[in-house]
Amino acid sequence: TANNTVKTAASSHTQGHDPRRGVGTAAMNRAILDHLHFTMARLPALASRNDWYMALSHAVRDRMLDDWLASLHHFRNKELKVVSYLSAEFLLGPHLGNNLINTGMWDAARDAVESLGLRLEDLLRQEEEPGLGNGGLGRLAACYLDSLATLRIPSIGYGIRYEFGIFDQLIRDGWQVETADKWLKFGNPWEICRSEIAYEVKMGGHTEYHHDADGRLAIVWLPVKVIKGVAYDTPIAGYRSRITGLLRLWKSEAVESFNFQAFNAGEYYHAVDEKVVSESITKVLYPNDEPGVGKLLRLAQQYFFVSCSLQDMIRVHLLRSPRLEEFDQTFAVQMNDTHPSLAVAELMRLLVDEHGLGWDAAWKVTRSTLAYTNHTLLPEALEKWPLQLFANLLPRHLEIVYEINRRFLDEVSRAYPGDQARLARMSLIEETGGKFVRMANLASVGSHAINGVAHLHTELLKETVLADFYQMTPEKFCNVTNGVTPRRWVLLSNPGLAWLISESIGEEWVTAPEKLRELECFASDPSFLSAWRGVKDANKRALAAAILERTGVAVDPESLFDIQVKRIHEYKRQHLNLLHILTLYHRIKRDPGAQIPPRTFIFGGKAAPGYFMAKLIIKLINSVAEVVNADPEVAGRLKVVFFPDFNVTNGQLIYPAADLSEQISTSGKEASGTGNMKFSLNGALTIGTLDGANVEIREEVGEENFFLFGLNATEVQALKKSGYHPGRFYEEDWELREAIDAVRSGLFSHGDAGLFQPLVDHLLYDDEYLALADYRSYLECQERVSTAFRQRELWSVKSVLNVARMGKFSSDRSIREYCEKIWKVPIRPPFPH
Ligand code: B1H
Repeated sequence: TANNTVKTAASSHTQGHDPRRGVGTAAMNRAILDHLHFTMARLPALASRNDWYMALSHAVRDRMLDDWLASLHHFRNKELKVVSYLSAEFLLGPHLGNNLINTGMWDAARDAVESLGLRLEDLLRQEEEPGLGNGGLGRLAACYLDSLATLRIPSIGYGIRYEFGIFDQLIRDGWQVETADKWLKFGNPWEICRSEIAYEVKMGGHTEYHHDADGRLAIVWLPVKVIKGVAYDTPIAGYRSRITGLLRLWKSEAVESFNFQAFNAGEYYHAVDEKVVSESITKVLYPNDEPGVGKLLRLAQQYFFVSCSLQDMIRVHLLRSPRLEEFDQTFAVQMNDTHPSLAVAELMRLLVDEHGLGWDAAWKVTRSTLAYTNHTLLPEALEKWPLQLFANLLPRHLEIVYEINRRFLDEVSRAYPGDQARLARMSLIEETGGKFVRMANLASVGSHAINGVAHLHTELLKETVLADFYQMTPEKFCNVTNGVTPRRWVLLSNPGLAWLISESIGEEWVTAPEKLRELECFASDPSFLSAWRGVKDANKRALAAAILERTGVAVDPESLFDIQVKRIHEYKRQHLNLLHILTLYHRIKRDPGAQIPPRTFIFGGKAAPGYFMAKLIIKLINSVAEVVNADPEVAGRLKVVFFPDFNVTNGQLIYPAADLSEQISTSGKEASGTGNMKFSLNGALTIGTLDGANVEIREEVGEENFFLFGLNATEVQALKKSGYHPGRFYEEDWELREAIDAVRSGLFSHGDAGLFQPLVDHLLYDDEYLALADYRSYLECQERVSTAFRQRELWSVKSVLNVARMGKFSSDRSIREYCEKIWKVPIRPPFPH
């Protein structure tokens, strides 16, 4: 495998003779047995696979500690600014394989495990992934941690240690069923509990104003509740960089001193109740990718982790300097969407109320420390909190928000005298209808930089949701297009491809992906192309085996693997994909001799538990699959599969096996997408709209290597403005009509014509995301795909060119841009290998 060819970096810098540090096979063998004995307390003969997984993981973690402890030391070095990435989600995926790759210990670990009569791949499969995120936003945070450590930038990811991450998805009778994700059930060998790093977080109550002895006004917040946040640390290995980043997640606990004063039984039980409430804050991740929920517990989670994180940063800063005016020289703080935007008010509170800075000095340092990344334009996803709920939980912060707002609106009226409408739009408080605190406005006002996550997204941000802010302070806005780490998404998940690439152009591409361009000249080498196809075919066979095991459906690895995996959402238009499938199905039924190259349609993704339409789409996918897969007339030509429980682990199996990547959101709706990058980097061609990062992917790989269809964002806006009537498309396109009529007839619901009625009605009478408008263009484009796939050699050339030209989408490039444009952190020279 590719992992064989990568030199063992760790061995060159660790004391090979110290048995706790050696990274050779013999030392690893010893270490695994030691951990089985001393940590797991098991005899080898009685050890379960999980015992061996734990023993190996502890052995690997031990070997990460030298670099980690050295890296932690950087936080005290005044010369180095620390990047602090605040995110409610970190969707890391399994640690073990990634750590073995990044530290260079893969070969030794594999050999040591084999010398014990086990197989590394079995132990890798044992790990329950930490699913502490919903989708793209959380996974982006994880890719960025990998790049920060690889680029040797001192960094801390701050977030929440959810006891239950994103739910596990089961499919029962075609419907999604959610089950609890018990990722901590068998212990987590990658985290270290830092009981001594803990902070108190106040909630509720009211504020009082007192004059102290010197006549100065002192503001006191008297909460009804105090909760403790305890740090759990996870090391993040950079790729052969000798730097190990820190992920610090907060777990909520009861404060022992609180409510434990009285000792009678009633008080005791009351105190235990308190403990339950306190611990509930970090119990569970909210599983709604996008729409805001307005729940008190969610606001409490956000405040809890922001407060712990800022208190921790202030503690670290005070180790360097007593001057909090210089806080922005110690930390650059990135807010991953508005979920941590309470940081604006909390940093002000900590500086002013707890550390005695004046308002102006505090405001200056707050703004120059914080920056805000926006990840969505969907109006329903913009966070706003009902004022009363906000006031009840955070009375002091509401006062601070009002004061920020008062000063800010003064500035606005000076800049735009008499423009009342603008004042109302820019206010941190929404007052039309109910009253709300607008978190995007708070984040924008409190930051020195605001960025979108793809070129198109940033442009639309400036024209739409943040237009007023852009007009007032255009210098704050910039774009940083998302990226993904080639370590996890190629080296680890697609070792065959990684090996072939490294054989051809060397290994530098892993940290210098612009080197992938050198593959272009291999695109005309027939033996290289056949090796390239061999890798893809092997990946497809592996996926086919997993599909058979998990769904019982046998798929043909020779067929075109057409894959759409991502959260289920109407704007992502899984139903448009279905309309194509239904049309092909009808064409074959009508004309059994139709020239349609065999395709396997693979879907995967979770629906938010309360999102009815998304769950109905899953049911429809499975219902179509049931009918199509059982129809002898289409046998060998069409297969439809819903791969259950799409997560990082399954993604690592799926992306490398794709021929075609479906990126078919309504133009202007997908902020960036990052799955699109993972597919293309693994040699899939894309069928997509001009949306999010698709635009830039197409620019890079060349329009002849990208299947483009559909309305662009401007045309979408224009069509909506002129009045969109989906019914007309239905009337005027008989194949579309045939597809929709089949759904409404009950053909896919055992005659129950009502089952999919809500979906059909939605399409015919509303179709907010213009699926019907883009249907014909999508179908024509899919015909170009089919034609291209028949010329297998040419398809492979396009596949190679996709990979060769995807260098821009490494998260290393994104992180370098954040350093330059936003964090003002110098880019350090790469570690000499
Ligand atoms: C993205 C979210 C998101 N945008 C709210 N917004 C959430 C919003 O739990 N919540 O409340 C969770 C997630 N996620 C995604 O971010 C975009 O849709 C993608 O297009 C983008 O690639 C990704 C990373 O920037």
